[in-house]
Parts: sequence; structure tokens; C-alpha cells
Amino acid sequence: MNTGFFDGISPVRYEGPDSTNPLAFRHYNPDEVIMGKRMEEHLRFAVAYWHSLAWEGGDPFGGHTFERPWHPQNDMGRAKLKADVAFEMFALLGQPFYCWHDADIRPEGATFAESQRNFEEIIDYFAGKMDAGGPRLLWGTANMFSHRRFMSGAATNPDPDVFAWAAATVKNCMDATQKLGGENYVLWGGREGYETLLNTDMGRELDHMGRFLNMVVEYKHKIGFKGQIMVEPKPQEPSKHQYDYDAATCYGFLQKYGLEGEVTLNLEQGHAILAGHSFEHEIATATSLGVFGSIDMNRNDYQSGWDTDQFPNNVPEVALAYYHILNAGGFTRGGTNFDAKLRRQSLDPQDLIAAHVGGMDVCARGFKAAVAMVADGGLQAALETRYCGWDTPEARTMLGGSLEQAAARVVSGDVDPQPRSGRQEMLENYVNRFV
Ligand code: XLS
Ligand code: NI
Ligand code: NI
Repeated sequence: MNTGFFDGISPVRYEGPDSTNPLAFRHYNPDEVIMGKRMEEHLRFAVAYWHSLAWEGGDPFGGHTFERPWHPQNDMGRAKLKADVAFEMFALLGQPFYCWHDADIRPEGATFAESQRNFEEIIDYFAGKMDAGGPRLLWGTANMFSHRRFMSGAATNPDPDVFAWAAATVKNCMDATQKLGGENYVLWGGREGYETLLNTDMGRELDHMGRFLNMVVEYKHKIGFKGQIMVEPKPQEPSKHQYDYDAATCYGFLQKYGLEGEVTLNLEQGHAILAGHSFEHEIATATSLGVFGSIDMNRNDYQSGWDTDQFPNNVPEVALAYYHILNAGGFTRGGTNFDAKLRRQSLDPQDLIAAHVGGMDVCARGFKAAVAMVADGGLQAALETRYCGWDTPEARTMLGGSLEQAAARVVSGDVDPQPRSGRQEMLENYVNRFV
């Protein structure tokens, strides 16, 4: 049965760079084989259910603008209609994956048990659509930041009953992710942080968060879930300060609580910018530390200074992100989740399709530029030249030796460093040839 929501919109096809059709791909050709793999398998695109289906168009100053046929979202019939429209949208776009929070897909019940029943019914409804050849689940996650019970945090809440509620919520979401054959499970701690240190015992909260994540990992092994457990760094918003500030902070946290090797990172473009980094900085940090998992692709408005979650439109930025991902071997279980939403004036069903078409095309263009840079090898060659001194036997011996041994080479007059150009402008010009 067709809901009619996307009436008049045909499945989006690749038409090549010269197409002027606003609802065609000009760069994303899922079947094109690049480096031995189809583009679809490289990029592993996913639709974020919360932005594309659940968000009603409100902002801090105004209410809902979208008024979709499945709003308000407090009824099971409308939750199923929303699911029908979602899967129609995935099919129109040829999206291979999608992602959800529990709260995006089911109405909240009066009790935990009622919410759970609603959730399980929708998960079964999804399972039916996925068995029929629908897209796969890139990851599931729990919304532990919208309901007022979570206003002071989930695992870091001063009230142990909220910790218990969070445990029950995550357990359900992990079970559902496992049931749907999900590739990964994500935890983003929107309210795992503080508003003021005046009322916050930071050491205790971090210990509780570390214990919680260990429980999640223990449960993953108990149920035999094969996907990655990922945490998603973000420095602030909604909390004034979030503990999972950025990739480096998360790595330190994982180490302290014995979770390296168990938990990887889901990195988001806009969160990187909020943390004062570039996206490629966050990716390079994670790949260097061995904790890269997946990406949430979007962009912020660079003037507004908050997480505007717009669809990506900057090819050079996206190219550098994929360059670092490719250099680390590409995605394994991760993918490119469009954690991006329409502007609240973009009311039409066509806007929703166009937003994803544009995002997928920008990613495809950036990805192809990254592939070309990897194949050309210019950046890699520049790195090899810059660090070639470290290939000498003296340098290798020094790394294995002591501070005094290194000092002795200098004192004996053997060492006389000569500064060499970092060639930044040359390399920037090089990158410009590809983007
Ligand atoms: C919010 C986060 C959120 C996570 C999933 O800023 O990006 O959407 O990806 O909870
Ligand atoms: Ni975000
Ligand atoms: Ni995100």
C-alpha cells in the first residue's frame, strides 16, 4: 500500500554530471565500482529517522511547521503510517541503511511497560519491511535526553533510579537493534554532562558513566551482538558541558574505564566544529588511536555557533574527511549517517528528497576526490619525504634508547638540524586539483 505522501516523485536515479534534473544524482552512482567495491558499499548511507521523520519543525522560538499526516506522534496508527512513509522514502532514494532512537519510532506510553510494548510492535513492523528487501539498520540508539526524567542526565543522573531507567531503556534498544540485524549500537550522551559545577560531582558522574558503558559492553557479549558499540563525541548542547567532549577526550575516558578495544567512536561533522576542531581532525585522531567507528554527516552554519544539523554542501571539507577514512581502510561496519535536518521552512515532501539527494551527491563528489588523491599518492609521498629522517638507523636506535643517549649524539656534534619547509600552500594547491 502506498501512502501517497511522495506522490509525483519518482525513484531517484544516477543521470551523470550534466543532468539538470533537480531530483537526480549527478555524482552518486551506487553501482559504480571504485577500488574494487561498489560506491554504495563504500559510502554506506543512512537516513536519520529523528530528523527526517520525527522532527516536527519546532525551534526555541516557534512551534511545529511541518504538520505531517503522522503528527502528533502519540498514537500507534500514526507511528505505523510514519514507518510506511519512511520506507517509501528509503526506497525512492535507494538508501541502504537507516538509524533510529526508540523515541523517534514509537509513542511514549504512560508506563515503561507500555512504551516497551509500543516499541516492540514497531520493531516487528520494521522487521516485516526489512525482510521484504528494505534497507538495513546502521545503528539503533536510545533517546535519553528529551523526556524530563533525563533532565539531569541518564547514567550520570544524581538519582540512581534514573540510572536504572537508562539501563532498562538501553537494554531494550540493544535487543531491538540485535533483532533487526543492526550493524552497530550508538550512545550519544546529550545530557551526560552538567549545567553548573556548583551542583555536580564530576568524578562520581564519570565513574557512573564508565560503569554504565561497561554494563553495555558486558550485555553486548552476553547476547552475542556482533556490531560495534560506539559513543558519539559532542562538546556541549544541550548540556553546557558534555563529558564526551571530543575524540581525544573520549579516548581518555575509554582507557580509564578499560574500554579501548570494545568501544569506538561515531564522529559528527558539526560536533567537530563545535569542539573547535575540523572534521578531519576528529577522524584523524580516532584513526590514529584505533577507535574510528562511523560518521554522522552534516554541517553547521558557521555564523550561528550551534548545532544546526544542515545537510552537507561543502565538497572540499567532505573530501578531506573521506580521505582520512580511506587512508585508515574505509568503513567496516560504520557508514555515513545523515544526521541532518531540513530548514523549518522547507515544508514539501520534495524538499526532504532533495535534501538527501544533495547530501548524497556532495558525499559522492568528496569521496571520488578522496579516492583520486589516494590513487595519486601525492599527500602520502609528501608525508614520506617529510618524515624520511625517521627511516635512518640512528633515528630508530634513538627511539629505542634513553634520553641521555639521544643527548649524547647532540653533545658529540653529530647532529645539526636544518629547518625545512612544511610546504602547506603547495599541499593546499595540490588538494585543489582534486576538489
Ligand atoms: C545530537 C546527536 C544525535 C545522535 C544520536 O547532536 O548528533 O543526533 O547522533 O543520538
Ligand atoms: Ni548532532
Ligand atoms: Ni549525531
